Amino acid sequence: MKREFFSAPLDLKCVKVTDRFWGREQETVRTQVIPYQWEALNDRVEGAEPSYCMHNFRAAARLLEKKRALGSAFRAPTYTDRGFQQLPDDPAHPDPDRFYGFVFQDSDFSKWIESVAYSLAQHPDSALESAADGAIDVVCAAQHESGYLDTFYLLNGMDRAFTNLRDHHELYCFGHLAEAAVAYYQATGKDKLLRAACRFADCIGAHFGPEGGAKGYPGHEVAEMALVRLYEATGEAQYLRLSRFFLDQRGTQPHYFDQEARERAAYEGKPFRQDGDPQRYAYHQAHLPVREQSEAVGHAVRAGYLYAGMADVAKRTGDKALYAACRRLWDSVAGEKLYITGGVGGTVHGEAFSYPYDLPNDSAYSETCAAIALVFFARRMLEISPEARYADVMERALYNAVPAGMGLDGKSFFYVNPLEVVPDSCRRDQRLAHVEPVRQKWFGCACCPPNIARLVSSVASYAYTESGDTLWTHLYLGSSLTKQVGKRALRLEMETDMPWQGCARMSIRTDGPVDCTLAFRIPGWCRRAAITAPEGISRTDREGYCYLSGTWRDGDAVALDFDMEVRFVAANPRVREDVGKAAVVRGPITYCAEEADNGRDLHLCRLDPAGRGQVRVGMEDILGFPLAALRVPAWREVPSPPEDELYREYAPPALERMTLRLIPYFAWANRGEGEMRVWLRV
Ligand code: FUB
Ligand code: ZN
Repeated sequence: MKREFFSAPLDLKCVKVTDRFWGREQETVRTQVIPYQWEALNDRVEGAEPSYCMHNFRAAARLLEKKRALGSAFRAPTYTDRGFQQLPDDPAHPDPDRFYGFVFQDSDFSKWIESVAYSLAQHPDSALESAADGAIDVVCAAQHESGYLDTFYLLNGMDRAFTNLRDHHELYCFGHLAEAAVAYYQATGKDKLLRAACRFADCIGAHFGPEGGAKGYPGHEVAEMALVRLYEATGEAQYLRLSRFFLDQRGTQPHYFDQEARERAAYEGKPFRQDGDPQRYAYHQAHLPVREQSEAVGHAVRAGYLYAGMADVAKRTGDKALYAACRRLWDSVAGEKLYITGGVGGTVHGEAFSYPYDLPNDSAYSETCAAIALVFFARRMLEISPEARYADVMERALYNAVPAGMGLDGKSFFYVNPLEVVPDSCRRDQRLAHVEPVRQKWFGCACCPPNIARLVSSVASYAYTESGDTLWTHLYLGSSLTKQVGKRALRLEMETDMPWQGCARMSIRTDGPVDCTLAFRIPGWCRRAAITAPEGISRTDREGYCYLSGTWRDGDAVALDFDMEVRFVAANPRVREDVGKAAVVRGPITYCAEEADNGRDLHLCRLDPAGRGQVRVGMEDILGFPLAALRVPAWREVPSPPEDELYREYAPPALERMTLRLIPYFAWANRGEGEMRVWLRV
């Protein structure tokens, strides 16, 4: 790792997104998703599963209020295990003082407030800010005097807090709270939530790690990343130490999760039974110490968050072994376990990575959050070493698997993102029981919708990173930004129509000449790139970036032209599901065929490779969302008459000419229920 290449994302307040694609997505998040999710967190969305998220915070605040009022007469609840998801006996009359929902329900608030923070940084809105302040007041009122802030144990009984790190998500809820608190502080300058997050971090630190002494690590990662962020925001080195401690502990023997399970059994007076499943450690990425891991395994969201946290700590500490593990794990994901949509997690069993090249299309899990986690990991790898291959994957996830998780209306969501859907099979086939052919209004386990909202509203922090006098452009995003170089401020304007057109232009405004380097990613999907810089600027190419260095003057501009032809892409033949098929891509966009355009039985359609040069590209719209659709020459097998027997002598099928209309994968399932397919027969 060469420190001279280390970089950091820009402060979101220094970047104004003017992009047509992302601007529209951000506007949807601001005007639809954020208000809608607030209603959902307060159980006011008709026909949607209740969240109970804010209900729990209010209940915990009331309990603490009662404790203060009663003093020593107060009887705290003592913990009884009521399960991972707790629901009211009568859904019409939930008990106002009980905890409901999943153990990690608090995190939905945190992700919501985090997206509010990013949105406010782009688009100040006093009404939204005061609603957010009010929500923060509710949450902070639920904080225990020790700093502890997780409503699951606050309401069920604090006597057993931190006794089930494997399953009970306290450190996960802390992580999301801390991420949100830093974001809100940076966007608004208000530190109430940040102080609460620090108190919770201190409470955790007083228990675990170099300061607290107890061993352990999160059952669901995210605290690793969050502690680094808290460290950067506050300068408090103990947060970085605690993050590193969690990484160092993971996968060491004896396994902490077994130790705590043994202790729980002893406490409950039950015999301890070792779980016989050898995959149980891998699910939590605890099968090996992190520096020895090479293959991405286990729950895909957990894994992505872990790898991002490892990269964060490697960057701050210069830990070479940790960084080497990050690189190996990256290669495992990107080289063997990545869908062409940027989704990850091939199997529903454990919502996990499957074995290398096992990338089924119809039963794909590809959780929206897992694609988001991959974006986090990619950006952190770019911060350590700007290599275009990281940004290529990041861009693929950002334009495909991530936006597919949200309907174009901003009010319906996918948790699972398959690459092939036949709605009738989803209903009849047990193997596909996890696949929904239409987006849902909300989920009881609602990790994905607020995760999309926070990523979309902070997308600018994935487009650029900077270090000293260098600015890297990783994604082409219409935006204006300011970069400080010494005493001078460079004002840069990026104009582009990505992902629909391959050209971009960066223009420079400055009060005087500025010596610096502007580095531009040459996308992996582009076969011919033309980059034009002002005279006197030197060019070097390295790891897929074009570095333009020299003295920049007011009015200078860089023009970038990336060839964006339509391509038919084949998968490595080890991906059994995709043999004999191709996916159609253009620039960063992966396309799919839908029943709404092409009728049923998409498995009978075949791309015509000879017609590749005749594909027509045209801007169209779906629900008012402009997008480039494709008209692709193809064949359709003439279906056999219904009276045909099940088997017959082989004969080449009769084919008829057709034109397939393909739309971007992210836009599928916005026109009612129907078949969809990314990989098409050739
Ligand atoms: O466990 C918290 C979140 O819920 C996970 O990240 C998702 O996969 C879902 O299981
Ligand atoms: Zn999710």
